[in-house]
Amino acid sequence: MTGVNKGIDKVEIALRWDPSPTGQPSTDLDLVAAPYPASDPHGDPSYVVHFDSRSPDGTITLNRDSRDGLGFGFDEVMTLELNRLDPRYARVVVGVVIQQHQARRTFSGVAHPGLRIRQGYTVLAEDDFGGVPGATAAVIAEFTRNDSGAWDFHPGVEGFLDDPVTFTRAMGTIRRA
Ligand SMILES: [Ca+2]
Repeated sequence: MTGVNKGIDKVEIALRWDPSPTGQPSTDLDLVAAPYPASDPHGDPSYVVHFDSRSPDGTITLNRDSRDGLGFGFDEVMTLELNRLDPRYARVVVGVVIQQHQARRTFSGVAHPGLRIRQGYTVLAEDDFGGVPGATAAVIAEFTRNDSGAWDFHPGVEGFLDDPVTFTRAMGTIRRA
C-alpha cells in the first residue's frame, strides 16, 4: 500500500479474522483509534476509542466488535467522521491489537486476518497482515489534517512487537518508513 489519499471526510475501517480451532484459546482482535492535538500531533493521544471506551463527541464509533472472530464477514467495524472532528485535533492514528490474556499470539497465529478501509464504496486500502507476522499489534492507518483543513489518509501497516498493553500509548510515535 502506497500513496496518500486526500480529501477524506468519513471512513469505515473493517477487520475480519477466523475463530481459533476448537479447543484452543479464542482469538480476539481489537480496533483502536486515537486523535492527537494540533499542538502536539506526535505526543500523547487526546483520548483512545476501543470496545469499552467511546469518543466523547461521537465522531469515532465502533459499530461492531467481536471477541472471537465467529460469524461471517467483518468482525469489527469502526467509523471515523473526520469532517466532524473538532479543529483542535490534527491527527488520528488507528491500530489493531491482538488480545494476549488467554495466550500469547502474534499475527502469524491469527487465522485469515484481513483489513479493509473504505470511504463510501471506494476501497482505500486492504491488507492481510502478512508483512507483520511477529507483531502483537499494528498501526493500520494514519489521518492528518493538512494546511487547508482537509484530511489526508496515509496507508500502511506497521507492526508493534512489545507488550500490546503499551501499544495505544505508543502507537502515535510509530514512524512510517
Ligand atoms: Ca475484539
